[in-house]
Parts: sequence; C-alpha cells; structure tokens
Amino acid sequence: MSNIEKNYQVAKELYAERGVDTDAVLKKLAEIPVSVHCWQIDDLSGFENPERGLSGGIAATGSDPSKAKNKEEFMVNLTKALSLVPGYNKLALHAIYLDNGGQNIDRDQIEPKHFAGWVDYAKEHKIGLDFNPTYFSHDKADTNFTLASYDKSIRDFWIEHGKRCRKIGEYFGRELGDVCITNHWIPDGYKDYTVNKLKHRELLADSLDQIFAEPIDRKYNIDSVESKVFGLGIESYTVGSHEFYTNYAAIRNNCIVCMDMGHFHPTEVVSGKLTSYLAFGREVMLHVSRPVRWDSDHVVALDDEVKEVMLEIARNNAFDKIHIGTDYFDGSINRIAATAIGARNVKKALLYALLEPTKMLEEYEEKDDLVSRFAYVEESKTLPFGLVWDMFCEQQGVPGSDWLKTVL
Ligand code: RNT
Ligand code: ZN
Repeated sequence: MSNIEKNYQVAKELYAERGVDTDAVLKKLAEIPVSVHCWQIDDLSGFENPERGLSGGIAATGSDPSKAKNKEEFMVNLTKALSLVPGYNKLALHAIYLDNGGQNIDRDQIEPKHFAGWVDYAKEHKIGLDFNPTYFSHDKADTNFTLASYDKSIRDFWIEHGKRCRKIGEYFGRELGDVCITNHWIPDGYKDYTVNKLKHRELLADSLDQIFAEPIDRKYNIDSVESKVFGLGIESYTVGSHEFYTNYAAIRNNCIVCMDMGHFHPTEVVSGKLTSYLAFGREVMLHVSRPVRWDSDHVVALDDEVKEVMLEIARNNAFDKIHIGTDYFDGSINRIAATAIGARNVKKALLYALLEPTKMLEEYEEKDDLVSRFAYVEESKTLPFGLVWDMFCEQQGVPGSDWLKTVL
C-alpha cells in the first residue's frame, strides 16, 4: 500500500466517525465543473491584437518572463496548466481568443467558426467551454462606455457583439453537451462625480434586452451579467452595479447574475449572499478571485472566504445552481503555475466543503445547541483533509504537492 493510500485510510476513518463518506465525496468532487479562465496565461492579451493594451479599468501587473509570446506557446502553456487541475474542468474563453486566420475580424463580426479550434481542443481534452464577450480593449470602448454609451452607434456595435457571443456559447453547448455560460461584463462608468446616474442604467437595460431578445435553449447557453463596484479610472460610478444586475436578472428572467469575489466592498462577502439567490431558485455564476484590499485580481488562495463560499454551495447541495469559475491575472509569477495554484485551490476548497460534517452541525443548530455547533465547526477545521486531497490527485492522475517541479 502506498503512503497516499495508507494516509487516506486514516483520514477515511476519522471522517467516518463524523458521518462523512470520503469515497462518495471523492466521486462527487471529480464531477463538479470548475471553469478555469484562459487569460492568466497571457495577461488577457488574446489573439485578436496582442499588442493592444488592456482597457476598462482592469490591469495585469508584473514582469515575470513566462507570459506566452504567441498562440503556439499559449496553447502549450494552457494545456500544461489544465493538466495540473484534477477532476472535471471547463475552460473559460474571451472573445479576443478567436482564430481570425490572420484577417481583421472585428467584434461585431465574430462567428462560431472562429472558435471551432477551441471546440476541437475541448473535445480532445474532455472539458467544457464557457465564454465571455470582450467589451473592452478596443477603440470603441476607449471612453469607458459600451452598452450604456449615449452614442447609439457605439451601443449598437457592442449589442451586436453580445448577440454574436451568445451564438458562440450556444455552439459550444451544442457541440460539447455541457452548457456554456456566456458572461457579460462591461466597464461602463465614470471616473468622477456623476450627475445622471439613471440614464446610463436605462440604456444598459435596453441594450441587454436587445442582446437577450432571441431565446436560446438553456441546455446550451446561459447568459450571466457581472457586476462591479468600480474600476481603475472608473472609480465613482459603475453603471452595472450589483443592485442593477440583481434586479435586471430577477425581473427580466433572461439571464443570471455573476458575482466576482473581488467586486464588492472589502468587508462584504459573496459567501453571505449566495443563499439569497438560492432561496428563489436562482442560479449564480461565480468568479473566484482574491481581492487584496481592492479588486486586485490576485491568484486564488485557499483562504477562509473561498472555503466559506464552497461550504455554502456544498451545504445546500447547490452545485446545479452555482456555477464556479476562476478569474485572476498576475504577471509577477509564472503564469502556468499561477493558473494551477488558483484552480487547485478552488478544488481544494470544494473538497474541504464536501468533507464538512454538515449533518451533525445542522442537528446542533436545529436543537439550538449553539456551543456544540461552535465547538464542532472549529474541530472540523483540523480534520485531515489534505490526506484526502492527495488521494484525489492520485486518482485523477494529476501530480500532488510537488507539481511545481513539473512546471519550472
Ligand atoms: C473585470 C471582471 C471580468 C474580467 C474578465 C477578464 O473586473 O472581473 O470578469 O476579469 O472578463
Ligand atoms: Zn470577473
């Protein structure tokens, strides 16, 4: 028996004493999709025009030399990163990762055929695909207004982009037999004092209505709308706020909300919000990120809030309702390793959550035995989940704790 197996047997017994079946947990974990974003590999440069800098108030900082220099290198590095993430994965793409065959295909021209290579890739690697329209890093977004612009021609351009992206999402879902989440995030907002905060929101609602007008089978594509508090240079007013999108999604019922863990005030937590959507049977897309003091998009760590988010999902067995994806970009460390560290941490947090002796804790809560609840919540934190994680990596044929040696 290998050390991993021996250790696993010890852990299995300890968890069984608390009523947790580790074998069943490992099986379940293997099937929960985590959508790993592609853009950590090249700091969100994409294939459309890699020289074009980022706009829209987001930034990747750092100068580690590992940034993919061309498409070939991008694909090799991405494949390597994905091979380090155990269990079922999806890959989140952005529209700027199209294959334009060397032609100038503008955002209002993109079609499924420009992403056929990604479908082949996904089939080969047995992964699903998610999609993101790119409403930034473009001349027509340089004023920081897209779908909520006062200029109708600008709005129309981006509406067309949004519509086309949903079609690409539908194509992914149809081809791969796994629903594509097409996530719409726009940078729209003002740097400074804003007088008319209503008008842009009315325009945004109207643009979204146009984008989502054509029904698409939810089996293939689900649209999400991602809110934000602010961006760099867009500090004072964000059109697509959390309240705006929560109301939009609930009232129009044509999309779901995406919550990015970096897009809230620093003491506000996404873990506390999820059940308010579940209470109404709503689905949510999650962008797991790590805000360090602000929306800094640091690589996901296995920190308390990430565990807390996964606990909320696991406790309510809401894996069919909450769609989990990553979103971070750090140019200061090796990009392959960064992708792997963050995505592995999401999986670890999921495992940690699935291993919680929730039933026992809930019973104490129901009996109003609050001290037992507290004591056992704390005790459950030191159960040997790392030993179960090692077993998961082994079962999935992915390197364990020394994986970094295969990258550097
Ligand atoms: C930006 C949003 C958005 C982007 C990606 C690249 O603040 O978080 O999700 O990070 O679309
Ligand atoms: Zn995000």
